[in-house]
Amino acid sequence: MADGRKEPDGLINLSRHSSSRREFLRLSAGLGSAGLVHAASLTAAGEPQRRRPNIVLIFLDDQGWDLAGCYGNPVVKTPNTDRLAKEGVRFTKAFVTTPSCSASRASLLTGRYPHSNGVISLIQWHVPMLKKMFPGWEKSWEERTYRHSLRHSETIIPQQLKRLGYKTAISGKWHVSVEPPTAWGFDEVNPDPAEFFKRNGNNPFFLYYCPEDTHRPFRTSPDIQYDPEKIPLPPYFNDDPELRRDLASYYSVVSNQDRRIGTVLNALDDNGLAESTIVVLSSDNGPPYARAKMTLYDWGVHTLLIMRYPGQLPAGMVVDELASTVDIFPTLLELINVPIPQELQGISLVSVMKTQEGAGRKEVFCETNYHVFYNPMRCVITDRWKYIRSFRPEIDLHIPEECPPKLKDFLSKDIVGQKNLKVPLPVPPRPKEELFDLEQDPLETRNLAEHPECQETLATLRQRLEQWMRDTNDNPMEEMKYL
Ligand SMILES: [Ca+2]
Repeated sequence: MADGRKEPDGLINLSRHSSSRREFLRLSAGLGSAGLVHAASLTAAGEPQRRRPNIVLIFLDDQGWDLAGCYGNPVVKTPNTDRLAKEGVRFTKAFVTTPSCSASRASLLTGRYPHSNGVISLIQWHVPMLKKMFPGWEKSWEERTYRHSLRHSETIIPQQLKRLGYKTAISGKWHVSVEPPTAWGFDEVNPDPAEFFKRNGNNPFFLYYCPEDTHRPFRTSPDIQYDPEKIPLPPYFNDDPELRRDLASYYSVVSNQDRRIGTVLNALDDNGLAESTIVVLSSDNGPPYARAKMTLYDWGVHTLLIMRYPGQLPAGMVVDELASTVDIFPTLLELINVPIPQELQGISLVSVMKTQEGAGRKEVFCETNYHVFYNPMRCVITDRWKYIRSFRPEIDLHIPEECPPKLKDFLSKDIVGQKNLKVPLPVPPRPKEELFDLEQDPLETRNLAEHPECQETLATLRQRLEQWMRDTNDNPMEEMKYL
């Protein structure tokens, strides 16, 4: 944006506008330094006792980045998400590290990429059931679940916070280890958020709140319904009544989930804790539709990201800089004034939120490994370009031939809309490299990897991706020996 963007609700985009930036810096000068407010008592030396802020980390499941009013959706009602954006910082170009549940969640919690923390597959609690459901696939489920469960060499957010005296709780989806959350730094599992806040109001607390409404099967709310005839279709789909009905159900659960977010925000308000609590909202991967979840295309990896910390982060700010969910852990640490361990692979976004020019990312990296089968892909996204590398172009993106019939059936229900795609997904053998100009072609319909005028860009991005892979000891072919 060349100009400060005034949003409909009076929100102002300050990220790239010098006069607005000055205005923000003037505002922030009175805010104090991060994590140092909330004086509760005096130390022996007479200094104010510095109490760390609480943290509520809300991580949604399969929710599309643009399915909220504050992200420009004209139909889906998300008043609580919109409120959070109005009171905090909203990122327009945030990405998950991988478009698959367990791996994305583990990446968030460790602040490290999936291939570095080891969680590159779905971690199933219900392996015996899956073995029964999908005969012929037993070995794969069991081996992968145990081989890719969170490694004990990793440290996750609640463990780090617990050491700092936080009370910690998880509510909802875990899905990153065969061990329970209590083995990983959580004091409590599934407390009522309001009750948890009330009990811990005098002590810093961390709530990891993970509703699952937007994961299939959808449990729609009877009082939030959308007319299938009137909803807008995502631009990559051809019109189809069945798809419309399914999307209307999906939008209903998005709104229902937003109500849960409202319950958490209201519980903070009711306990007088909103001012002393950092709230972060994001989603683990894109919607359960074709060309979305499980792919590196936009609706797979693009995610919503909002951070609110009253008095410390500006209200109503919109940031167009690149960001990744791997950045959330280091950002939280900076906000609570704790040094960022070297092992963390993201960057703190605090400088970006305080509009320091040049502090943003030059690129974001994403990957796929297993969802149900091994499909290693890597990509680098810049402000303008996306470069994707496929390491097994011989297999299908969503439902490979080698799947047992029952599993194929299951996957086709999880990934809806394939037959309605305006631009079909590449079929095997897929291109080894894809290059998209996101400015000219935001729907990623035209692969420019072989375009003569794009060879320099292609070579540069290929080099940047390979450098990142070297820097993070990434060797996707190593996993092939387990197939
Ligand atoms: Ca998910």
